[in-house]
Parts: sequence; C-alpha cells; structure tokens
Amino acid sequence: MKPTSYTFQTDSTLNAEYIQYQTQGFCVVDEEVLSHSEMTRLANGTYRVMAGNYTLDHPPKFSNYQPENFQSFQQVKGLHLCDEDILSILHEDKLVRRIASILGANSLRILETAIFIKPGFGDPNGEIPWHRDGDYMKYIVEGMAHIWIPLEPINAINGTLQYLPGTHLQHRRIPQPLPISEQDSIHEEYYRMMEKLEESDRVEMVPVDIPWGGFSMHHGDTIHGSGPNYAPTTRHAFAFTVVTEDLKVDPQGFDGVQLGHLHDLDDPIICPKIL
Ligand SMILES: O=C(O)CCC(=O)C(=O)O
Repeated sequence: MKPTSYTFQTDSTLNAEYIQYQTQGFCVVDEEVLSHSEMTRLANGTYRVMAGNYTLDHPPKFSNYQPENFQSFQQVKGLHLCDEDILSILHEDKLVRRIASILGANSLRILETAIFIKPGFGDPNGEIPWHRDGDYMKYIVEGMAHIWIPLEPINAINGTLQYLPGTHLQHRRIPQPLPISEQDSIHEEYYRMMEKLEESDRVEMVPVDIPWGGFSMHHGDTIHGSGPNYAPTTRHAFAFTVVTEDLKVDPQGFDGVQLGHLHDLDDPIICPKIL
C-alpha cells in the first residue's frame, strides 16, 4: 500500500474531533489555536531552556541535547518546570478547552513536557521508529493523552508525525512494531507490519500537516513515528502529556521513562492543573 499525504478537515462542530480521536486514536487541529505571539513565546521559552537559561530557576528533568549535534534526534523533558512563558502558554484557555473538548474531559493536569529536536538534510538518524507511548508508561492504565505542537509549520517534508489510525483499539492491536532498536526505517517497518495482514485489515500511514499554532493529539496506544526531515533546518516539536479525571494508575506497571511520574502526580508544581 502506498503511503498518502493526509490532512483532516477540522469540523466546525468540535464534537467531530472527539469522534475522530475516539475512532482513529488521534486528532489533528490544523488551525491557529495558539496565536502568533503565543507560539513565539512558546518557541522562545523552549530555545531558552535548550540554551540552559531557566526563568523558573529549575533545570529540565532530562536532556540529551548537545548544541553541536546536528545528526541525531535529541530531546529535553520537564520544560514547564524551567520556563515561565512555557508554563503560562500551557494554561492558555483556548488551547486547554480545545484539548478538553477533544477528550471529553472536565479536568486536565500536565504529566510531562518535552521538546523533540530532529536534524535536517534528510538525516536518517532523525527518524522516530513506530511505537506506542503507552508501552513505556504501563503505570498509566487510562486517562492520559499526548499533545504535539510543532514549533515550525510541519508536513511530510520536514519530519512530521505519522500515525497508524485505529491502532489504539483493542481489536486492531495488530500489528505490533518491532522494538525501536530493531527497526530499519519507518517505511520498511510499515511494509513489514502490513504484509502480515489481509488487505482489508491494513491501515494507511498518515503524515499530518499542521500550520503554526495548530497541534495534533494522540492516545497512548496509537502507533506513531516520524520520518526524516528533508528541510535544511532543524525541526522542533513541543509535546506534553496530560491526565484527565479518568486517570487510573497501576503502581506495578512497567516504567520505561523513569521520570518519577507516579510519585509526582499530586504535586501541584510538577503536575499542575490546567483545567
Ligand atoms: O517529534 C517526533 O518526531 C516524535 C514525537 C513522539 O513520538 C511523541 O510525541 O510521542
């Protein structure tokens, strides 16, 4: 099956986004929810943290970022603890209410924040292999979602996120991707997974187009990844994880991220309430 470029139309009734999220396991908001000045503040706050300048006097929880490394995918986590502007943008009413409406949630708390830095010039080391976030966070059983805000307008050329729709649903939980370290490339792995399936069970690979100020959201069990960035510039995407009032935890569940989330859930500074 040939991958196709795909952009969801945002319906004027927000309920359509809720249905899309429930049935596809992701939702793309391809319109300016955050304004030009809010995006500038979010981007500048992120670049400040990457440069080691923390307006909230706190370093990130995790970072493998090295400014001289233009060849591999890098990430920094826990940015809302470091920068005032980042924290304030994540409280923006328009953003928070849109996320809540997509999830059908009444209350939201931030569990984690991250910046994903992808090198340009089509470097294959910039690829993010197919994975389910939930596989690394088995201690969250229910009530979690991931929001991905590209800091540059993004599409299939500059390393956008790609989803395999419907793969969050229990009866569609095939195919399981190979472990990240064993995948050759997202295209090869996609064809390997799909060829195991009957034609009617195969799913499209969906690269998302998002303008500046828009975002995408995915369920913890939705398979996703991202391809190379062919632009001559580095690609930056800000992401954050929220938990809702439906949160259910399993303290014995596998913790592949080891950032102390279970311990911090009731800490209003580390996991602030945004709705
Ligand atoms: O930024 C990327 O390319 C990958 C991000 C990702 O895997 C995620 O937000 O869960």
